[in-house]
Amino acid sequence: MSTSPYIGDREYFPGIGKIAYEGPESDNPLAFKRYDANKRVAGKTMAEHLRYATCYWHSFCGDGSDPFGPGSRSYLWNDSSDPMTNARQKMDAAFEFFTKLGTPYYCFHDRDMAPEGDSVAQSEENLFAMVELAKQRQAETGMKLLWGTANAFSNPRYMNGASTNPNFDVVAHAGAQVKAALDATVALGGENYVFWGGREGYISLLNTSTKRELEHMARFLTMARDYGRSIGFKGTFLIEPKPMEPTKHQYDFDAQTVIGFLRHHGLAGDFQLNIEANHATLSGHTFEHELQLCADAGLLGSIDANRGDAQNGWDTDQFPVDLYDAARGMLVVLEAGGFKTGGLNFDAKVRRESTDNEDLFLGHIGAMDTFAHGLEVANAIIEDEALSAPLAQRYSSFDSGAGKDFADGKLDLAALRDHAASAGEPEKISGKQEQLENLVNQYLLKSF
Ligand code: XLS
Ligand code: NI
Ligand code: NI
Repeated sequence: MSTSPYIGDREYFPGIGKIAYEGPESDNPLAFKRYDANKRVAGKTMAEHLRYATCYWHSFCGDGSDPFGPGSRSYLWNDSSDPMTNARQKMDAAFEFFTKLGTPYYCFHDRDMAPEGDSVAQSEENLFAMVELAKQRQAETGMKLLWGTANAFSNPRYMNGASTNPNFDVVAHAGAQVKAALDATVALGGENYVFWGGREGYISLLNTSTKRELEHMARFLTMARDYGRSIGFKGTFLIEPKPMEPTKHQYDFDAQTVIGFLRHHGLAGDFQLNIEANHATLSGHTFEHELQLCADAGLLGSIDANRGDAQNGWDTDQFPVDLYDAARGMLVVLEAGGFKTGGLNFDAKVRRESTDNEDLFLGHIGAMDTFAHGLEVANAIIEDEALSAPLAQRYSSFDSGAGKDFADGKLDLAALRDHAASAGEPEKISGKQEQLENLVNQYLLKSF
């Protein structure tokens, strides 16, 4: 493994070394205060629990442009007039960043890594050339691929959808892209493959057959699953729900919608869910609600860790800094047995106004500290049975007697009536929400 502070022949983040754990008293902005990769929590290291990933797109492709103006950052790795040279430089910058920061995983879209060519064949050639370099960089640095995916939403050909496009020729192009992205993911040892259906939805019902589009989406995902398995992909396929943006309505609206869809089409199991915090809030739910419903269904795969803005309703993809949300999220993850193939991918971007080279580090450092604290809080709550004991107590009337018979399907409606008649008016039992909220805060304030 390389000991050089950077990869290739150029340093893209000069002046920044390997980010170290310095503890809660440190005043160094470029150090971890909570995330101590090798610290053991409940039998595993923090690194093993959290499985952090850096994303390629926001981190190395996003230049801060928004609908009102061009990018506010220019990158050293984009200084060539040859797109493939820039792609190689970008990859070296990315691996320099990953290794300095210390996220063991990364994630990418096909088009983040390699420029699209003039034909399907040329695009494939570009991607596979970059995959060769990524393979080499992974071997040199020990970095691993959490997931790959295809960007089937940016190119204007996908304006009416990818697998749900009303024009079959476009669906075929999406298929070509997913096939190549699956090949790339397998070649790089990716542990998951993600589908985020950016434009898989509709803008107007006047021109849309939702029935046909949903059938096509299921057909397409089945083909992708079968192809992936045929080339030896052993990992998890993940659907990332989002209710809207860019389309008015997206078919993968939220966790419950996706779980129903996967079960209906026989895809549950091969497919699990990748829950993004900001998408959860866009759908009118909380982060932990989405995680909990996946956990209940046995389909909690992975997380895109970020946050929205409380005052507006779009996907701001900010770095997660909310300790409460992180603790609640990690509680669900730990209770579900922890990540298997999934992890915490920072699908987050620095603000347009954040123009220093170090800002990308600072965003990730804060996010990694946030979830490290969340992990410890959640673990302490679980170890003390602080929430699980009152929860079990709350449902204990179903653990024996007629309540158990009901839960086991042994009672009919007439029997329920007879039970009510003989038991009389039920006693009032407090939900104790305030007490439980105070208790969670007590754990949040603990030092570990
Ligand atoms: C966009 C999505 C996207 C996916 C990958 O809102 O979060 O970044 O994670 O296509
Ligand atoms: Ni995402
Ligand atoms: Ni998002």
